[in-house]
Order: sequence, then structure tokens, then C-alpha cells
Amino acid sequence: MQNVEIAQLFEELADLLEIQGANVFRLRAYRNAARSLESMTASITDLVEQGQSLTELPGIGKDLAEKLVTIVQTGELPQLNELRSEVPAGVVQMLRIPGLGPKRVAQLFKELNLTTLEALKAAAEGGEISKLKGFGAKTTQMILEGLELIAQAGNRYYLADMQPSVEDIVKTLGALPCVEQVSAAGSFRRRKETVGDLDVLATSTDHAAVMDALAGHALVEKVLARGETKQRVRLRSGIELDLRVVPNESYGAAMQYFTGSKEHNIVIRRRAQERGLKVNEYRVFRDEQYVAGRTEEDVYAAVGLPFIPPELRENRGEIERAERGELPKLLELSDMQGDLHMHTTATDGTASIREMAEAAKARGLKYIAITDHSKRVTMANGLDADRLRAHWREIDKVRSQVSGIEILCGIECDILEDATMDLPDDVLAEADWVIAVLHYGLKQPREQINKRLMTAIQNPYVSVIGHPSGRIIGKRPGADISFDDILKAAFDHGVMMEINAHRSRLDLDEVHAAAAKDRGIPIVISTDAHSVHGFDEMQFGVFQARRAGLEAQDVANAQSFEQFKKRLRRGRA
Ligand code: DGT
Ligand code: CA
Ligand code: CA
Repeated sequence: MQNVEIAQLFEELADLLEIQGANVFRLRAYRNAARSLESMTASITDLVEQGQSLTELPGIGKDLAEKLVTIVQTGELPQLNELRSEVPAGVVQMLRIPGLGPKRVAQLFKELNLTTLEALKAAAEGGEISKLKGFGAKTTQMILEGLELIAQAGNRYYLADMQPSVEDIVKTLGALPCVEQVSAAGSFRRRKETVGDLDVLATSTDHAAVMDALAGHALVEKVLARGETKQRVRLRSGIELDLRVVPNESYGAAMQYFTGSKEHNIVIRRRAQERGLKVNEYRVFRDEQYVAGRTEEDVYAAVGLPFIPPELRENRGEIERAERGELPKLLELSDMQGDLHMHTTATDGTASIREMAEAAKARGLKYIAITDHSKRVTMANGLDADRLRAHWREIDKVRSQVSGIEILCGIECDILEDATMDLPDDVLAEADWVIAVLHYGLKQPREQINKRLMTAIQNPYVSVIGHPSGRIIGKRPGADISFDDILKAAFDHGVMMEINAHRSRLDLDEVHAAAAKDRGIPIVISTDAHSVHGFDEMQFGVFQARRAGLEAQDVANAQSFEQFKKRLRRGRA
């Protein structure tokens, strides 16, 4: 079982206990454990199987450690099963309605026997809920609005898909004469893979004019709410956007607050308290006296910290690193010099080798690898040994036609379900660059997945593992991988790890990319371009790398071609 799956069980356990009125500290222990499992690279399953002590892990005491062992050994947790039989899933979902706590949810369940969100909605509309003791017309309204929110909340959008809209809106508002500063905040500014809604902040002498401009923007479908300082709108794409207009002296405080994450902000507020200060979205203050708030730098300085890049603000150690003066100098898009994963018309790409090379050169890249599919990917007309060798000869020709860019003869070679490579070693040996990937059989048990990855890592001709987990964000979970073992082996064998920059992959994710960096494994960020436009995805890979705390020196293709070649496995360079 994967850590995230175990984390979900703990979250569910906490929810169910909450409805039953359990002690808050117990709930918090489960929720903290869930969080720490999600950001841990060691596989709990592996640790249990190796008989290692779990109580040394952050947030895991004796009781939780025992539960983890039970979950790993049996795949379930008896206590959870028992609770599930007592509290239906629909009742748990009611907790997500803002303003509806566990006590009232329990009441709806026990007194009206409501067990689904649909039934809750019907009861609210039918007036049954307002008759309940402690509920009224206002609560009923709140429930109906909350149900509406939940219906939308399941919808997260790829950051990349939202970027053009956000940039357009920020630009439009920024062009208004009355607007001084404007920026995106929230998860968009933190460059999360997906965003739930968009957040935009502006400072202006004329609040109404800013809101009118937003309401009249071509991308805006509907104004959902409007007040003195905030406005919520829905864009035509379906996503909602919160606009807040603040005074100039609050801009930094508001940016800090609305950029989040919530977890990061909680620690910042605690630091403020320790210094006798308070922080809110308007300012940092002491005894009602303004201390700071004009810039984010000022806000961080007030709590004794340097500016922390938004991509790192997840409370995953960035505050401690900032405190020690050890924040990384994060990778920039302009550092990228090569792109080492792309397709051509030989398989499922839309452009020729030459077109890809010219387009890459036009974008300022100094080297690329052409990496079409191997034969197992029949859907994409994957290459067998003969076609691949002929393809490489074509690449050789283009090399002599296009100057100013190095072109590597590569292959994206499948690691087959039976843990063999899709092409024989003598073919792989002729390549300049071999990406090994899992495409099929992603649901195989962990042992087999690990065996497959080990086969690739131990193969002397494999350069890098491409999109290691195989996940498609929001659509398909990644394979069940013992990342610690795989990363260790990759380091030992000199195999690199890819961050696939495609908006729907971003794989490695930021947690595992950080773990790879810690082990000293060179990371490669590549676009997997299937057309000349595909090169534009590089920025999203760079965002992911920044979230992982990577610097230019950690990324193999942020180096010059000469330097890059030195990092290739011996016998390759
Ligand atoms: P999203 O929209 O789900 O992708 O994630 P965010 O992080 O953009 O969340 P959102 O839009 O609900 O709120 C934007 C930021 O505002 C959030 O990152 C932190 C801050 N914020 C919002 N609500 C609260 C809150 O109740 N407490 C604290 N401390 N901060 C909040
Ligand atoms: Ca947001
Ligand atoms: Ca928001």
C-alpha cells in the first residue's frame, strides 16, 4: 500500500471520530500523521516489512505505529471498518460544508437520518432542516451554499491551463490608471500542479473601478459576489477567482496571507506571537500599532526571516531553512540549456526531426535528444530495432543541416511488464541517450514494479528514468514504488531522474524530486514535446523543480553541453 493511501485512511478515521465527538488531540494526531506520511519518501510498507521501528518517524507514536503495522499487514484497520459501519460516507462528506461542524452533522444524521449529500440538499430545500433544534433558515441557506461549493471543489484545474487567463486578467487590471500593484496569489503563485480557485490582489485608489473592470473582462462569465474590498467571479472555463483590493501599506501583508499555504501561514503567525506581534491580511502589528505590511520582505523581516519564495511555502522545512540562512537559490527557466525528451513524426509527434531541432534552437536551447517510442507502444507506432537505427541515421543527417544545436540520438524505451527492456542491449548501446519508462502494467504489485525499475537502473545503457511514477494528475495514480530503494539504486548506478514537464504529469513530483536531490542524483527536466509547441511546457517542469527546492546545479540539463556530457554514465560521454 502506498503512503498516500494510508494517509487517506487516517484522514477518514479522523473524520469519523470527529462526528462521534472524539477528543480533538486524538484527531489532530491522525491528521498530522496523514500529512507527514504524504511528504515522506520512505515507504511505510517497506519499513514495516523490514521490521523497522516506526516510532522514530515524525508524528508517529506507539498507537499510530501499531495501526500502521496492522494496515500494512492486513490492508485494513478494524477500528475504521467499525466506524464505517456506524457512520455512512455521505455523512462524513457533510463535514466539508463550511460552518457545519461534527456536532451538527451528527444531529442531521441521527435526527433526520440523512446519509447522503443529495438527501441533505432535498431536506434543506424541503424546509425540514430549518425545523431542527438549533438550525434555522440561516443555517439552511448556509448548507445550500456549502453544497454548491462542494460540488465545485472537486474540480481542480491544471495550473498550466489556467495560466493564460490569470496573466490576461492581471495585465488588464494592471493597465488601469487607478491600479498601483496587482498580482496573482494563492496556489497559483505557489505554482502548485493544480489550483482549486484563483486569487488576485490589487492596490488601487478606486476599488469600484477595479471590480468593474474585472466584471467586464471577456474571460469573466458571472459575478458571484461583490463587496467593498472583495469580489468573487466565475470565469468561462468554470474556475472561480477571488479578487481583493487592499491599501498600499497592506499589499505585502495581503500577498503573504493570500499566497498561503495555510500551513506555512500558521507557522508565520506563531513566530509573530513569539515576538509579541500579530499578523493578519492587512499588516503586522504590535498593540494595534502598525509594524509592517507594505512588502512581503517587510513581513518576513518582522518575524526574523528572509523572503521565502512562494513555491516553497508549504511548511515542509522551508521556514527552518530560512532561519538558518540556507534557502536554495532556485532554478530559473532561463537556466535551462537542453531538452532531453521529445517525439517526432517517426512515432506520435507532429513535427519532423529537423522542425523540432529548429524550434528548439529558436527557443535558445543548446542541445536536445530525440526520443521516440519503442515498439511496445504500438498505439504510437513505436520503433523496433531496424526502424530505430534508420531513424538515428535521419538524425545524423539533420545534425549536418542544422548548426548551433547538439542533437542526441535517443530512445524512450519501455520497461516491459515482465521486467525486461523493450529493445535489446546491443541497440540501446548505440544510443546517446536512453530514457527508460513504465507505460503499461502500472497497477502491478510493488515488488514487480520495483523489479522493473531495478532492471532499467541496472541496465548499463539506461541514462534516465522518465516520468518515474507514470501518474496522470487527477486521472491516474502513479505506480506503487519503493522510492527510497529506487533512488538509492539510481544513485549507485549513475542513473538520472526525470521531472517530466508536461502539465498533466509533473513526475517526479516535488517531494520525490527533493529526495532525489538529497541523494545527489542529477535531475533532468524535459518537456516530452510531441510538437514544436510542446517545448513551452518547460516552465511547468521548472516550477515543479522550484517547489522541490532545486538549484541550477542540481539539474543536468541546466548545464552547458560540455558539463552535461561529463555527468553521463561512464562509457557514454
Ligand atoms: P486552492 O485554491 O485550493 O488551490 O489553494 P489556495 O492555497 O489558493 O487556497 P485558497 O484559495 O482557499 O486561499 C488562498 C490563500 O489564503 C491560502 O493559501 C491561505 C490563505 N487563507 C485562506 N483561508 C485561510 C484560513 O482560513 N486561514 C489561513 N491562515 N489562511 C487562509
Ligand atoms: Ca486559490
Ligand atoms: Ca480563493
